[in-house]
Amino acid sequence: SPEELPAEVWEKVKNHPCYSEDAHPHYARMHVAVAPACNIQCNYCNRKYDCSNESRPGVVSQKLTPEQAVKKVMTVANEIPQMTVLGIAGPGDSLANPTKTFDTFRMLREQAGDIKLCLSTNGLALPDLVDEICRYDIDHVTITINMVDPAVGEKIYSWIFWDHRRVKGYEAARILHERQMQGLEMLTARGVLTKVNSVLIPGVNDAHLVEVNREVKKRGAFLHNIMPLISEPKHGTYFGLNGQRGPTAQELKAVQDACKGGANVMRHCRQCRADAVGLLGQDRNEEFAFENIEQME
Ligand code: CLF
Ligand code: SF4
Repeated sequence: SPEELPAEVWEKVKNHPCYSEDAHPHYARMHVAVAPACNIQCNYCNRKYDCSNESRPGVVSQKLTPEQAVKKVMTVANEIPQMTVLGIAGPGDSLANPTKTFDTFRMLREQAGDIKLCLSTNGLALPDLVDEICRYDIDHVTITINMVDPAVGEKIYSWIFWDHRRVKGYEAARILHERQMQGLEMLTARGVLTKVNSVLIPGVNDAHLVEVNREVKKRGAFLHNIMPLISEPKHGTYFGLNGQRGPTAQELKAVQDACKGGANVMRHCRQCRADAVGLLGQDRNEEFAFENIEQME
């Protein structure tokens, strides 16, 4: 509520459906899937589908060029007046596709000045791109942080692409962890509201997420969204080859409850598609598929 937050923070969250639970029945977000590539490999991700860090697994989103994406945003903004936020959340990693991502944001800043811009990333490329993020007034960034200990991380990530080469194992997790912490600190210092997503993987990071919560709170994270792993091979998601299961609703709630007193926990996430349109949980992506957008003109 406005009493609990500094005025400039309230301005940023009051009509963002993910950052404010009160806003989510009234304001809509849309995603444009302009970012196909990824620079890491999470063990729960099948690259044929959307990034599972901020997406509903098993979904293949409609990829667009930046120009198509801008056209779509302008059309949807006319049709859905409550649409306040445009996010880039895949289908790969937004910051592993900096040209496509920032071309889209730049054109939107020019053509739709009042829309809030949002992005989601695994954080590997983040420290190098904080200046770009601030240049286009991107007020909301999500970093997916599944661990703060590379010994946990090496069970979650099989490789990262870093400094022109593929890095594996503990070293990969250590670099990713350092980049994530550095990126979060830089965003906090620049006043960008940062949300952390964590994928809860039973037996791998369930007991560790309280520590993640503590570390990200220390570095200024505004919200912590703990999401269940959805790991069904038929959905394109799996954990290694050993059939890792996702958490039960009770297991998810237990971890969220254990974080009480730390960074605020988000509980209304709907694990959106990378081309989602509309209120959270009321997806209108079919209606606004690009073919239909062209006919609406
Ligand atoms: Fe999209 Fe994510 Fe921005 Fe929201 S979604 S980039 S912060 S505008 Fe929201 Fe969807 Fe959950 Fe993400 S409900 S998956 S938290
Ligand atoms: Fe897949 Fe997203 Fe992980 Fe990349 S960051 S491997 S797209 S889940």
